[in-house]
Amino acid sequence: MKKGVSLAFAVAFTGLWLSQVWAYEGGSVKDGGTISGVVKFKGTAPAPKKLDINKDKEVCAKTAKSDPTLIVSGGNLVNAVVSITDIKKGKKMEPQKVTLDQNGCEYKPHVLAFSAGSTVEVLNPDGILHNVHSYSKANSPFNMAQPKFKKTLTVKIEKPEVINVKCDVHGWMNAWLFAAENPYFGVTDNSGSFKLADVPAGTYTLEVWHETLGKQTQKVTVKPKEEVKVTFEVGK
Ligand SMILES: [Cu+2]
Repeated sequence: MKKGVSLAFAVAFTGLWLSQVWAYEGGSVKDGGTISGVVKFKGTAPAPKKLDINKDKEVCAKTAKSDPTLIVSGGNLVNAVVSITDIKKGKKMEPQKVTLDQNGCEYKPHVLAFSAGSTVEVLNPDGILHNVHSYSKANSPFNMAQPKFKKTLTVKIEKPEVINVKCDVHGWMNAWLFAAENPYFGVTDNSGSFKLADVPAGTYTLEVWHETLGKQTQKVTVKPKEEVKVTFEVGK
């Protein structure tokens, strides 16, 4: 009997803990501000490494490919994800339908960010076999063959997590799914820039994540209807 009671408590507390770890309340934001900025690469940018395309060359080697795991453009870091980690209330978080294309045996985009609960459509226009293999922990991992006739696969990512995706057929194919726990996130573009809009006034922890360089945070204070500029400098 005692065992049953303590188990019930354990279950209740675990539930409470989980709901506190990921609790976000979406609604309307009045007089929100904007966080914008740039992620700079600290140090000397490495020359992009050419990838060795050693399989299905007639399709995969049509275009030259370089290592996507560290792309620096004009001193700025591309494909970093900037997000607010400690916001509990703000704009609505809508599940999205996002696309991960494998055209030419390369994932596009290399880093795909979306709200947790969204659906990812994986496209295979290549006319050859790909295999989509996720290395997830919070979400159920998937490992799906995608033969040439299977043009689209869909998978729902329920929980917040940063997930590495690889193709078991083509070893160089590598992508990241960033399932965010709130709607405040952005992937840096070719100029290393990002912008998060409709942020309620307040002080937050802003985090930059990069697959090779790791994480960095800073505090940022948002004022109503104002734009605050942020610069990150990330290096090895
Ligand atoms: Cu493949």
